[in-house]
Amino acid sequence: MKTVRFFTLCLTLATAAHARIIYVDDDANAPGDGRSWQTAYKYLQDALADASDGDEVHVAQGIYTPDRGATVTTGDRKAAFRWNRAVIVRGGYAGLGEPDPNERDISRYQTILSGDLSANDVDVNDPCDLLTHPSRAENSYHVVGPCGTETELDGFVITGGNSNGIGSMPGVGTYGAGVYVGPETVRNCTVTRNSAWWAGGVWGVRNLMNCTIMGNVASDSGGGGHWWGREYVYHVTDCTFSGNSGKVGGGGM
Ligand SMILES: [Ca+2]
Ligand SMILES: [Ca+2]
Repeated sequence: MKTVRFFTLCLTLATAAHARIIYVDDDANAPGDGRSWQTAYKYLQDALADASDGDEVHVAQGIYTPDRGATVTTGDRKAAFRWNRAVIVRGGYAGLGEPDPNERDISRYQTILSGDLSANDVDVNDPCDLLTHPSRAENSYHVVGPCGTETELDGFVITGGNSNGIGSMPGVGTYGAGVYVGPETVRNCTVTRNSAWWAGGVWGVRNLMNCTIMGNVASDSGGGGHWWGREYVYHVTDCTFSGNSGKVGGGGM
């Protein structure tokens, strides 16, 4: 019995020792190795591919699109930020060129996950116009997700998703343009200017905490978000929903 306990303890220590911080900054030289701010990964996808259970990914201010990195194809609308390991991904760091790269302020050091792959999106006054505006034709179907359990996203702006695919069931390309099925926890994020058939902003996020869901649209229902399935428990805590539109119903959620 004692032997078994000792083995368990060793395994726990080994796991804890392995956990590390992986750094990402869009101002870094590509590709980087993520071991420090000075050698940060340029692309968030490369950090997600590198991360193991217990690691944290720290992302500096800047704009990140899901179609850039070694594991994805530039311009691929189907690419999204996805991970299955128990990894927390945090934005809002000062990063390269700042006196203290580790300083964190999610308002001052805005860290944007954007589906606008060609960086050509035009601002619209009415979120409903997001559904058809030609500047969004090449945008990602989903910006983030699906992700596994024990995944967390903290301190980002998530924008520019356009789930205008064909289909009538929850699936790739039609539901959840900003966040599609996870991360399990999304906190301190602003989800804005995403458009979908259903669930413009977020679809099926288990724990949505201290987030602002603003100016998203669905051509059917759930402009801000949609939660589905009586077998699941969802928590939406301290969140603001404003200016979202559902053309059939459920503008906010
Ligand atoms: Ca940067
Ligand atoms: Ca675009």
